[in-house]
Amino acid sequence: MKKKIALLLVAAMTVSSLVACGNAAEEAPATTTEETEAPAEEAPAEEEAPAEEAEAPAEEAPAADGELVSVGFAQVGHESDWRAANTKNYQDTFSAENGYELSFVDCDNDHAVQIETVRGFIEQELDYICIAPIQSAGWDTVLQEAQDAGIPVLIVDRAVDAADSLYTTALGCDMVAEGEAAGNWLAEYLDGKDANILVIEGSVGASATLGRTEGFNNIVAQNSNWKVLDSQSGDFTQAGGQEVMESFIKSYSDFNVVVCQNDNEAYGAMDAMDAAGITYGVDGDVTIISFDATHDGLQYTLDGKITCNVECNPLQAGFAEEVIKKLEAGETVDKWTLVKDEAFVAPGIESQYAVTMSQEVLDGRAY
Ligand code: GYE
Repeated sequence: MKKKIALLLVAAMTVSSLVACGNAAEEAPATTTEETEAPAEEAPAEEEAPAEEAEAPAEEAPAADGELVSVGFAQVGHESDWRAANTKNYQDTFSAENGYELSFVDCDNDHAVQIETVRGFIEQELDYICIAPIQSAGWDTVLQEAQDAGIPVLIVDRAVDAADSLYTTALGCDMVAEGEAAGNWLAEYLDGKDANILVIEGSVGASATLGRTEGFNNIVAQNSNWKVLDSQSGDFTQAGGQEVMESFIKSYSDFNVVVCQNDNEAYGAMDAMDAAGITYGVDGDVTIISFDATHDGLQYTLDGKITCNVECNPLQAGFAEEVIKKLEAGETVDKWTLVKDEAFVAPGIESQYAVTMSQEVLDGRAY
């Protein structure tokens, strides 16, 4: 809230610096802001739904004086169904109706663009900055700049490897735990059988990739009859998954497990295996493990094609909003908020690590 004091010339700067970021999915709306004192003491401190706020009309949540709270979101890109759901969730949550002015930038999986996007948000003196880091390295300088400017930064979805004193809070799923869940399930499922494993990793340097790889490898290390034949990045895309799988098929003939670090990669890998006449799923030769558990991914799990799908819940904007409301109210916030997830397995499989898929589970899926 302290930063609002300086929100004078935002309109012009907002537009120009967002254009500099390239593929901004939306132009920043011309901000009509006014200087104002910290609203802390006027804003009710509750963490509940913003609709309950006293002064502002119900739908104009956290700014007690009716002013919109400006939030910049430097999003990874649009590489996957997971990402699309995550973006929509932020746009729905940080709407003008809810009391926010969201400057959303799709950084198209380009780290340099993402850094410049954050710099643009700092220049615009936005109230809050959310970053879903494309890669975990390389954040110290710009985070320091945000801190020097007094703008709270929320690291969302993925993690950074910068010191946590450089940002206000972080939230997201535990990627190492997701990788371990996949490995533990596989050990239970194979029940002592050998595994020759191919891994289609996510984007290079992303914490989602690093964590899932580390977690899965922790379990590989406990199983002496498992072998990871190869591990390559499919960049979290369907095309990437297909391409990597096609090249794996040329090089290896003795694999019985394919681990795809997200659903879109799994769709591409299935296409490649279909084209090569390789059978997969509960009735096939190859067991596919995927991550994300989006609606379509879980449909494949229900159909027995993806045998195990480890969830990562993309509906995380509510957690970010809760943090922002607390900060608006002058409260302290936790350094880390864990977004919980679970794993799902194909019908007919019982697991201590996963929920057995059913039509009911799929019907209840919001993303
Ligand atoms: O698994 C993938 C997306 O960071 C958890 O990024 C996220 C990952 C997700 O593109 O589909």
